[in-house]
Amino acid sequence: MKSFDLIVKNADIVTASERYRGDIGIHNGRISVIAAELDAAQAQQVIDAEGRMVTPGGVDAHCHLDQPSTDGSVGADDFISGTRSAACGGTTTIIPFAMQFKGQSLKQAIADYHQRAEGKASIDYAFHVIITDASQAVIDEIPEVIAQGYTSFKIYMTYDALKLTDHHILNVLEAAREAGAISMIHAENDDCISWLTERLKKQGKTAPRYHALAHSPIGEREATHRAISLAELVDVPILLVHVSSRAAIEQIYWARGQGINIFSETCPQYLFLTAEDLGIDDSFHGAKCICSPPPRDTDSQNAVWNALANGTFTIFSSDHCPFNFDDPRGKKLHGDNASFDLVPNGIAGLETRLPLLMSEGVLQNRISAQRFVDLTATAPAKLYGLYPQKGSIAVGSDADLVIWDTDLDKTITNNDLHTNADHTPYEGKRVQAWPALTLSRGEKVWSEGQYHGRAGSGAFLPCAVPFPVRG
Ligand code: DUC
Ligand code: ZN
Ligand code: ZN
Repeated sequence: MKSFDLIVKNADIVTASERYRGDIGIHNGRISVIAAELDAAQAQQVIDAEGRMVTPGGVDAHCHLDQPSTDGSVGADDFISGTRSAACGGTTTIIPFAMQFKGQSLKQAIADYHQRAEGKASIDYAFHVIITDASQAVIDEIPEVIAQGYTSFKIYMTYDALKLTDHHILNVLEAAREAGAISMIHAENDDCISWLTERLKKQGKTAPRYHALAHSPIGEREATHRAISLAELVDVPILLVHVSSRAAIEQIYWARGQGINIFSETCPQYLFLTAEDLGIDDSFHGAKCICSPPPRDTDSQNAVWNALANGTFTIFSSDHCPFNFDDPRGKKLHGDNASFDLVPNGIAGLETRLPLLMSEGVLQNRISAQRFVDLTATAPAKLYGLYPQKGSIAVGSDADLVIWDTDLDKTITNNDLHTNADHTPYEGKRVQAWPALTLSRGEKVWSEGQYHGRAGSGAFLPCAVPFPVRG
């Protein structure tokens, strides 16, 4: 009887805190031994990493798969295509959103979302819960929902169908505080957006590029400050999702200076796209890059890079939410001349998140390999109560691993990706890195340019609470 199902030999092992050479022994889907040298004869199978970087599989803590909508739009990816795409880009855990419709209980929203994932995911998954209706009955449900393993709640300050008032946000934050849960806040000032949209439309400025003007960084800054203030009032940590602009980052610096415990997330689109990707003329093609908040300018890109490098951002997620471009249920929901405010928001990113950050962050020496691991795997696993099962290379952790090829000259093209989306915002972009192999609980899900995952092999992960219970 052999001790290991698999040994990954000669690995350049990278964790959030260390980098060292070793062999990784895997048994029953978990890492059972890490040593300078393991006996290959003790393994059913050996993979020689040949000194290449081996990182924990990515934890993408912000993606939207098969999420129901209120406007009839249908996202491009479900749990089959979304998890396939994630695995091929080195991500082995995802945390998408179970969205509550107004009037619905949280339990109903969660049950519906389980059905959407059931039998389809090829990598492991947990759920955040979007609260759109914070009635007292819903607030009363929160402790039970948390006890069942849903320990993070998303709150919107904008979007008519989703937004909460500040009063309701305070109620959710208070319930989260008492139970030790985390609230994620989409911070944009809704009235600024609707006021600017009205004015732009009166001037006939309806092309996709005007989305970036309607979603001004000033509105993001104000809402970021307000979200921080609400969290300070309740004395509870929050996570600001998809931070896009220098103005918003400065609010986070301010909060840190005050000793307010704020976590924050940014996404690839704020490093690799600018408002110009929404169009420099009135072409509807710019709709492909409509997402909220929108990509900004090069000054904000630089601020985002600095905040990634200096430890300000806690996590780096995709906010994967693609809509097909040539699709009457996608970007053309209201036709191919629709005003920007009627275009479904969101872009693809699950598969390209890690290769882009490895290429432009680690290989260009903007961030260390350890910081890469923290941002993309360890910190999200800790923040959402999945650590140390996920997010680390350690004895006892799930054998979710990525062996990297970092010597490539690869041009990203949607034809090579595994999403159902009909385009990628990164078409034509060159990267130097891509996973050579992805293991999910010790099983190959991506190797030699082929997907090997199996729909239904991904398991639901109940999350622990990240903070002390204070109720
Ligand atoms: N913005 C969001 O808040 N969610 C999904 C997609 C987007 O662009
Ligand atoms: Zn959001
Ligand atoms: Zn999102």
